[in-house]
Formats: sequence, C-alpha cells, structure tokens
Amino acid sequence: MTNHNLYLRLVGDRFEKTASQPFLIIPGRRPLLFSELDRMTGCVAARLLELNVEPGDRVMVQVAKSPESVLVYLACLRIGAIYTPLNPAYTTAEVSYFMTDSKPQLLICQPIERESLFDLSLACKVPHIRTLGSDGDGDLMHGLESLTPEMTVVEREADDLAAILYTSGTTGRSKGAMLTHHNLASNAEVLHSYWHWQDQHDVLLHALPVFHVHGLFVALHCALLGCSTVYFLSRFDTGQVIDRLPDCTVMMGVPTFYTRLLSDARLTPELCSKMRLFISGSAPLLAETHREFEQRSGFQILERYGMTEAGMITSNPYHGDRLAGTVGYALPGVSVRIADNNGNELPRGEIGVLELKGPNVFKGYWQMPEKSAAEFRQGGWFISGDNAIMDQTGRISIVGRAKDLIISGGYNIYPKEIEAVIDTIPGVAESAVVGVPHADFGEAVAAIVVKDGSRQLGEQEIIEPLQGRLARFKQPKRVFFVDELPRNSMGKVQKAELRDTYKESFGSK
Ligand code: MLC
Ligand code: AMP
Repeated sequence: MTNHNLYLRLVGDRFEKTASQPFLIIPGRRPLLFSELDRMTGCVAARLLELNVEPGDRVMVQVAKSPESVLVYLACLRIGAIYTPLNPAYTTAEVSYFMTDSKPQLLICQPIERESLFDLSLACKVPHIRTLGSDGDGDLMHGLESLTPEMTVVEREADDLAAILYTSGTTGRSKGAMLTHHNLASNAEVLHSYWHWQDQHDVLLHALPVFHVHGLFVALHCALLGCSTVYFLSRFDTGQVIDRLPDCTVMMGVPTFYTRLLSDARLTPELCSKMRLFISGSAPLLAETHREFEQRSGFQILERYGMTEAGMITSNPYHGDRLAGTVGYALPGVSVRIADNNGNELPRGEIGVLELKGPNVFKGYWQMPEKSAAEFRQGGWFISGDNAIMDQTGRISIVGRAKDLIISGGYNIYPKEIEAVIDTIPGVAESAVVGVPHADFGEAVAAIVVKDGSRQLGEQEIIEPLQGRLARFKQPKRVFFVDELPRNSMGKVQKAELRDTYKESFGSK
C-alpha cells in the first residue's frame, strides 16, 4: 500500500540540501533548523503516544503561535492523529462545544487556561490535558529530549482525516470540516507550482495565525514543500513586518495586512526589493487597496479565493494580469461553476452561487451526515455560499455572499451566533447583527437591538454580558437601538437595509 500520510510529502527526508538552514526564524528565540524538524517532530510524536493518542484520535489544540505548535501539528500527522486547532480567543464556553463535539483524546491549551479548562475537560471526558506556552513552556514539552523519538510515519489512506477545522454556520452552530491527507496534499502541491515557488530560495514572511487554513495550510505547506525559511512572527505587527520585509521574498496576508502596511510611510519599492510575491485572501481585497499597493510598492498583489472546506479554489495568475476585484481562475484540478439556487449552471456573465468540485473538497462535517449532504449537489458539487460571476475567459469575481456571514479582519463571524446570545439579555426583545464597512478590519460587527421596555439598556448592558460567552473579535464594536427591525412582507429581517443604514458607523470610506 502507498502511504498517503501528508507528513511524508511535507517533511519526510526531503531537507538534505537545506539541513543546516533555519526553517523557522522566531524573534528572540533560537531558530528551528530543517535538520532538527524530523527528529523533534518524532519527540513530540513520542509524547503523544505516551498519552495514548492513536491514529484517528482527535488532538485539540488551543495555543499561541509558536514553533512548538507547528511541531505538534506535524507530529499529529506523523502518528495519524487528527489535528483540531482552535482560536485562542475562544472563551471556555465556546471551547466546551468543540470538546463535546469532537471528543478529543488530548487537549493542549495555554498554561494560563489550564485551570479554567481542567474541569471542563473532565466533564467532557477528555482523557488528557497538557499545556504549551508561546515560549515552548508548559508540561507538553517537559523532558521531551529524553524520550526516544518516534520516527515511524503511520500509514494513511488518501481519504483518512488529517485535520478537523471548525467553521461557524448560518444556524449559529459550528461545524467541524473534515480534511483528508489527500485534500491537503493536493492543494499544497497545486499552490506550490501555481505560485512558482522558488525551492530553497524563497523566504516567507509569516504573520498569520496558525489555526486557520490560510496560515496553517496555505502558508506552511508551501514553505515546507519549497524548503523555504520562514520568518515566523507571533502576530501581525506593522513595525515587525516592515523590519522583516527586506529579507523576504513572499508574504501572505488578509486585506487588513495590506491596508496597515499602506498606512506606514516606510512602505516603498526599496523596502520590497527582495520580494517576489504578495498574496491576499480570506476576505475581499478592495480594488483601491490593490491599486494603492502597486503604486507604493511596485507590486500587484495576487488575490486568491478559498475556504476552510476546500482550501484554495481560485487564484489570479502568477504571470499575466492580476486584476483588482477578481480572484482569478479555478486552480488546476479544481472545477468551478456558477449556479442558480437550484444548482442549474448559469451562463457566463450572470451572478449566481459558486459551486466547486475537486480533490481539495473536504469529506464533510464531523458527525453531521445530513448537514454535509445538504451542502452538495448531485454530481458532487459543493455549494460555497459565495455569490460570484465568471467572465468569458473563466475569470471569477466574488460579488457577495449568499450566506449570512461577516468577515472581519479575515475572521468569519456568523450573525446568528451573536444574535442568539444578545437575545438572552434581559430587556432585549430581539436583535439583528450585521457587518458594516470598517477601514481596518474591512467589516466590523454592529448590533441593532429592539428593547422590550422592561429595563434601561445602553451599549454597555449589551456588551458586558457577552464577555466570557463570545470571543472578543465576535463582539459588536457598535450597538444601536431601534423601535423595530425592518422586515419584508414575509417577516424576514432586511439585513441589506440595516447594512445600508449603518454603513457609516465607523466613518465613511
Ligand atoms: C482582533 N480583534 C478583532 C480582530 N482581530 N476584531 C474584529 N476582527 C478581527 N479580525 C479585536 C480584538 O479582540 C481586540 O479587541 C482588538 O481587536 C485588538 O486585538 P489584537 O489582537 O491586537 O488585534 P490584531 O493583532 O491587530 O489582529 C488583527 C488581525 C488579526 C487582522 C491582524 O485578526 C488577524 O491576523 N487576522 C487574520 C485572520 C486569518 O488568518 N484568517 C484566515 C481564515 S482562513 P479588544 O476589544 O479586546 O480591544 C480563510 C480561508 C481563506 O478564510 O481563504 O484563507
Ligand atoms: P473560512 O470559512 O474562514 O474559510 O472563510 C471562507 C470565506 O472567506 C469564503 O467563503 C469567502 O466568503 C471568503 N473569502 C476567502 N477569500 C476571499 C477573497 N479573496 N475574496 C472574497 N471573499 C473571500
């Protein structure tokens, strides 16, 4: 049997030529060398085996970005465990849902969170909890050097799960997208080739979080396949990114990264003299940002489009026009069509829902067979929920969303989840949550609330009860009170009207 374990494609024994070079360069810490990667992953794998993690078990990881967190990801692949990362911004209440749903064998959390998560892990019957801090501290790594590294790479079928990534849903309930070894490997290989990765020469500037497709898979997989050194920054800090740009050749980011760079006078063509490629995705890049960035840096940003369930789907070309406001063409091996609400393909030039098929498309949602089936059309087309248009050449533009979703700074926020919590606050009759334009985050969350008259309510009375229940990034940045919500004749809240009414809440653009 061929071993389809993604670990072999990403690490294996591929780093002979770059052995002495750094894989990850981390400010204030010793770099992680390519020569160390296989053995250190083997040590972490040995620790996971000590904790009885078996192939197919979930390992839930809610930690800060660190080189050790990358080792944990690779070690999970190696032993055939299913890596299940979570945003550290999630509250204990949110984590409780993920634990109950995925039933991990092991939870790895930040040392500071151990106390609050310990009882929860007991209640959810999670057998083991370990800690990992941003400096590699915490009990997960204690005494690791004395362990005999586990150097085998467990055999995996192409269809076996490598990771579960939770995405929120329009119903407010998160769904675990099941990604297989082949989903991830095929997408990585296509991107590595489509973006003309310069093996052993590219240097990647990495300032994205590593619990989402963008920073974890797109960025790290390309770097590993290309044996590239990575400047691994804990978060996006404009100053740090500006300091590092002269040493790098590729950067991937959400649109906020680019608007923040534009607001810094140090962004010049000279600063980017070694750069080869700036890539943007996860949220729409404004055409004006694309144009301004070209004027200031000399680079046309390459915009691509993707989602958790399918990794990368389309990309502007490497050679040829990178058109502002478009997301380019279907990647090789990926089929894309624009369809009406019944799944009938529409002629070129008409707006409809983007549907897709390919080796990148996930296996379904964890333990939700009906919900999974409902997202696919006959013939295996996955319904993205994004409204798009395709021109005569096959070039795609995303023009809106069929799903009720806010994307803020590259994070997806489902209004339903926020509304459900706000509606439980005493004094609230009902609420509607919408995304409104925001210069930094692209969209920001605004809540429109109808009071029931039983008590006095101000912005604070709405925000305060959300603490501990919803991650900060999901909480409304503005709250408005109205007598009633606008509804159509069917009684459906008119969110487009609300978005329009409140579009200048964060200043006009
Ligand atoms: C942080 N905050 C946000 C936010 N990020 N609020 C709304 N939207 C966001 N994205 C809030 C914090 O809660 C905090 O609130 C305040 O803003 C400052 O927090 P911070 O941590 O200092 O923010 P910062 O580090 O500046 O982070 C902003 C950011 C970050 C845009 C750099 O959010 C980021 O890295 N986003 C990338 C997300 C990403 O990787 N998405 C890819 C998904 S994969 P307070 O109230 O406490 O002050 C995907 C598929 C695909 O979509 O196609 O790629
Ligand atoms: P996620 O579920 O976090 O993976 O987010 C996926 C969603 O992000 C997609 O369904 C799109 O709505 C959006 N998205 C990703 N890339 C782009 C892009 N380049 N332009 C517009 N929207 C995008």
